[in-house]
Amino acid sequence: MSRFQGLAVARVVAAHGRHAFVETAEGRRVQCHLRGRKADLVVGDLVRWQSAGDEGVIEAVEERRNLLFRQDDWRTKSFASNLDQILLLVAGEPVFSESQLTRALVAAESAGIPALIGLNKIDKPSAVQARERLQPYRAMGVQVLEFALKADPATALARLQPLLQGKITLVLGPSGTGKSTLINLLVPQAQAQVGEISQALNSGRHTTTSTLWYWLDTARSGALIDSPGFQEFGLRHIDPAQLATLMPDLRAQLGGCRFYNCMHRHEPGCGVLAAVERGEIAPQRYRLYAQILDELTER
Ligand SMILES: Nc1nc2c(ncn2[C@@H]2O[C@H](COP(=O)(O)OP(=O)(O)OP(=O)(O)O)[C@@H](O)[C@H]2O)c(=O)[nH]1
Ligand SMILES: [Mg+2]
Ligand SMILES: [Zn+2]
Repeated sequence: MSRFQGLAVARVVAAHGRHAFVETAEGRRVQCHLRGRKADLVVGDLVRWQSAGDEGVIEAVEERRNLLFRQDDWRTKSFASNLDQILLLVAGEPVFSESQLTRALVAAESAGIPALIGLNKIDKPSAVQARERLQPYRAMGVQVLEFALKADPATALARLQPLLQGKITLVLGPSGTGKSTLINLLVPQAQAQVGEISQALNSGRHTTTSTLWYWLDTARSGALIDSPGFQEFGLRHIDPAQLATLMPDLRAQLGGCRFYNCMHRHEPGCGVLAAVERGEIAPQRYRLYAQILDELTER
């Protein structure tokens, strides 16, 4: 038992390094800083805090149920913690990178967080190709939702609401795909919820620059977390030998390898390579596997 157990619990709704806005149990939002030389705060964190004048001091971070992060060569970037699911938003325009999509899915799988894919902007002709590129993901069991948040908001709402209510969902995806549009559609009081925080952290920019928490309902049972679009998605934290187990289409073939420590590259009797030959694993998915594996094993 930590000596901070007596302090009130609050939730981090916006974070910048060791500074954060927390929301108290009564729904009040307070600017805080983290005491001592502890690790960074992440949106979704539950913290023990106490007030100090107009501000607050965070004394401890509660153990996280899960944490989504990426690990580039030199730095770790945490997205959010204590999530029920991740909604990966993509669109035909800007063309999404399948490498980024695959990496985000691997990171989610590794963190034990369910993920679904949302294809936005289906009013655009470019949606046809995007839909085709998502076929292997549907085939491996990822739920893919389609909608046009701006062109047909009513249908988008009807498709999304049942999957989002009562859950804490991180909305993740490249810049310009519609993450903020989605938040504004599902959270009517969006600007009111984050007004001051958004001003302080985003300084009025159109592009989201910091991760922010939004309640979906007044009962505060479900929430959406808006995040800035990302370019790189490093997976340095993944054990190369585990990579295939984090990709469901490859994982389904692992029983077919002759060697128990097969890395599915050039080994004889490899079940994964045989499945690629038979067309049961999409060639681009296998290429991404090989690419990420090379990255993880090079030194
Ligand atoms: N054609 C079309 N455009 C859309 C749709 N939904 C959103 N957009 C447009 O896409 C652009 C980007 O939307 P945002 O919601 O700002 O994207 P974002 O993902 O928050 O981007 P970042 O904050 O930069 O990461 C805006 O100009 C939207 O109006 C849609 O259904 N169809
Ligand atoms: Mg945005
Ligand atoms: Zn193999």
